[in-house]
Amino acid sequence: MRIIADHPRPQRACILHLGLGSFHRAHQAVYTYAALQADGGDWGIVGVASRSRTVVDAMHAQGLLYTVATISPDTTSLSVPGVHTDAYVAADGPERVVAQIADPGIRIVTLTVTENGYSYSPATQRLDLDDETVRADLRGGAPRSTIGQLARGLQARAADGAPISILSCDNLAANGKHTEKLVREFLQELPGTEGAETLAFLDRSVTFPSSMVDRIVPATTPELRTRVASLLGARDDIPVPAEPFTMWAIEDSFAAGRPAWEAGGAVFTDEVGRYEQMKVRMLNGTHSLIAYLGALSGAATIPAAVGIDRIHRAARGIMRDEYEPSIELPSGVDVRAYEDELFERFANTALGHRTSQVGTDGSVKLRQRIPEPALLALSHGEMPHLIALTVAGYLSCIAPLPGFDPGLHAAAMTDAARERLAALASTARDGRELARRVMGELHLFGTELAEQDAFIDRVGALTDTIRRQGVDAAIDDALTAVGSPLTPTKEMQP
Ligand code: CS2
Repeated sequence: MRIIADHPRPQRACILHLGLGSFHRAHQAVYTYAALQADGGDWGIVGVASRSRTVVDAMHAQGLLYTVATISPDTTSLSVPGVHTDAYVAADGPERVVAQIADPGIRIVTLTVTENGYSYSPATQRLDLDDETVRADLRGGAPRSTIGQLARGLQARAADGAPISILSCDNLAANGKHTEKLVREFLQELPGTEGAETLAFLDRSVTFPSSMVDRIVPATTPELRTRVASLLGARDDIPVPAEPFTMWAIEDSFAAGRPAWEAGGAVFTDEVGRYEQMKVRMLNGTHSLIAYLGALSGAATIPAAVGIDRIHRAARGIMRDEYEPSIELPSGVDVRAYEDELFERFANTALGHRTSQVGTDGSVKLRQRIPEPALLALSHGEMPHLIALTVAGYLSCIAPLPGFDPGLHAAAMTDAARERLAALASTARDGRELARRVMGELHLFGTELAEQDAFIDRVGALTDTIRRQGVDAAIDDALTAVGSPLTPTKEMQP
């Protein structure tokens, strides 16, 4: 049996999507599908994976269809959002990406390339000119970085001049502005006046709306494939598991029209920045704390980790006392209800969201989540102990000091900075020195936090506590410092 779409598919694609991972397939594709059902139009999607063939090959073998399995603790429901009209791998045809961005038939380019995909240097706070791929893209030839592809595509489009919008759907603060800044920096780096015409085209006809995306999407497992096959009555090699909750807040500034994404529940608002800040700190920042402390406590999944009493209290504490005060809430949001809903979402045991997945790529994710709230607290003379604990947990997982074994869940976390950090850890005398070198010299969390000696020392001390006395002792230390009563945990009870 073959997979069958729930409704007929669009004939043409006006959207080019870069980053054909699970998140896109369970999020923007689902909203676009709802928009097409409600409003019609040519808003099919051409999906581009950056390097891996897995999803692209499976999509072609399955008539460009796949299943989204919406998993709550008591039910699993399936849908087949048939919106893709084609799929390919950018690494196999970077010139095709450029040609499609130049094609006036494409009206929106959406991006889920992860925090890693923007070629941004936290040390210089601009386009990373030390990155070999960026340098090669600037020299010419088929571009391989996302920013290079966007810039070269827009350069080719400028001749025709058809308006277009570039919509980032990654967990970055002000993701639209950030993307625009990097594309402009790329164009400004081109020799002589080569980029000038394209920069003028950007001024006239290209918008970069910001958007806040939210849906927990774990990695697909063999068990899910088996389950989907029996529920669907057809084999699907690439089903996507997702939680029932989903949200998309978008700035309504599209240069060449857009799908009626509100039909799928998207919110068009001028307050995207506030939504983004709330989500990236309260959800993602707390997620990171749960992931690192959970992995160090032997928890394979987020629900298992947040079910550990002291981690639960640390998570509540960081969310309420260290993230929430740093946020300007969007109008009408009830922050207590938002917090409770987040804890319900974290506790979804049926989803199987792994600590190693959330802990992956901390070197780029954490700098979106922690520096600003940490700096704000420090500017008021307060030490953000639980944010410091998150960083100590991260360092202990990714750059363990000699003699410390963070366990298998930490070992399963991948991180572009792992090798660099491991090299520092292997020669660091203690946690303080490690923290000082990672933050103060490498500027892993930007340049401003690099100057906060008291914070760096606190991270170092907690890292030493994790190594010498274990993660429980470090959590208790931070909870005591923030004045949270140490209620007896189960193993301490008589
Ligand atoms: C998670 C996110 O992996 C992570 O870092 O915090 O992927 C999170 O699940 C999503 O942003 C939820 O929208």
